[in-house]
Amino acid sequence: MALTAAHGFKLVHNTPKVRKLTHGGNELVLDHPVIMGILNVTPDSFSDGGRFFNKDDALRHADEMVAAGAEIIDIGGESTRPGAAPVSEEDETARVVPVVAAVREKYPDIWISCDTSTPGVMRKACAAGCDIINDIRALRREGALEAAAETGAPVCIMHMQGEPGHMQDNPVYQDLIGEVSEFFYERIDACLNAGIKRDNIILDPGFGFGKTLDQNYKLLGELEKFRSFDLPILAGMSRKSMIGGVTGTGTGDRLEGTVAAHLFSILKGADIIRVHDVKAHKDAVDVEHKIISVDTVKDIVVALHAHLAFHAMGFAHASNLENILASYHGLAVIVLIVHSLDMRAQF
Ligand code: 9MG
Repeated sequence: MALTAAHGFKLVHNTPKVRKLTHGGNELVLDHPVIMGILNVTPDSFSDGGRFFNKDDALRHADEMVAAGAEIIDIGGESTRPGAAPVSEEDETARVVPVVAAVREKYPDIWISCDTSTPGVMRKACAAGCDIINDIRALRREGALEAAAETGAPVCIMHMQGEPGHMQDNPVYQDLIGEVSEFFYERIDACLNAGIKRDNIILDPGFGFGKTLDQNYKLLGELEKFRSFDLPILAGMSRKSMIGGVTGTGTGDRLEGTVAAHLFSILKGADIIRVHDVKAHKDAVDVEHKIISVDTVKDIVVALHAHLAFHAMGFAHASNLENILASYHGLAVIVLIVHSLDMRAQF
């Protein structure tokens, strides 16, 4: 069933389909929220710059994140902080590749992503054991599409307006959701034309990349719209200014706000969350997953879907949502969750 959404594109409704990423015979099944732990090997990243710059420190941090429940380790050697100095391919390679190799050697089964826009780094990182190319520039650098396709690795294509240096100067959109969707259409096409498998494309709305505070929250509030692409969605808001802009706290004091935002993103359809604080997210995600998988909630979701189906078929009065929900009195919180679930197909 397809419903037409306010933005003029279709929401494809509820085929409970389990998405999976594949690389070199390995599968990452996205039948639960997957945590991607951030491992910055940069001297100047915005929130943990310099802390894991040397290989041993980086590996120790990977150990902690794996033990805490990260299923993907995202290794990056170029800071994406606004105003960060560009890094040469040689320096980026020297930062990233030994850490990818060390994590791969120690953890043969963990998924490794490489946060890079540089074709040469993509190739070398994948040769060293990287499984996913995470590109904030969505493979728009010259040669990036070809390099990514050659590796056979899944790709995460992120929306960004402008370039990191100036992206926050004055981001303007006429139709935020529509423009981000247009961008995804265009980049998915480019990936397919380059030979990247559709099932191996992850979409990311790029929280904080060329967006004001309100634009970030609009994207979060309408994240389920991007489910219409029927591709995995990654959300990354860890310690970002969209959190501090609400809590009034600095980068080191944004954990609670970050967890709240990521939990909500999961209800709105995110499959993967990219986080600094793995343990806190793992506990929170496990509890959320338990809440939304109890039978009562499933019943309400089924009832809600039946209601939507009746509406879509033109029987506007054949099913009364309020009556259905009223029969579950005392479950106001769950009703709120169900409203947030919208088109989520995880049940
Ligand atoms: C590298 N990096 C920093 N922020 C990010 C985000 O929100 N998404 C992805 N995919 N990568 C990011």
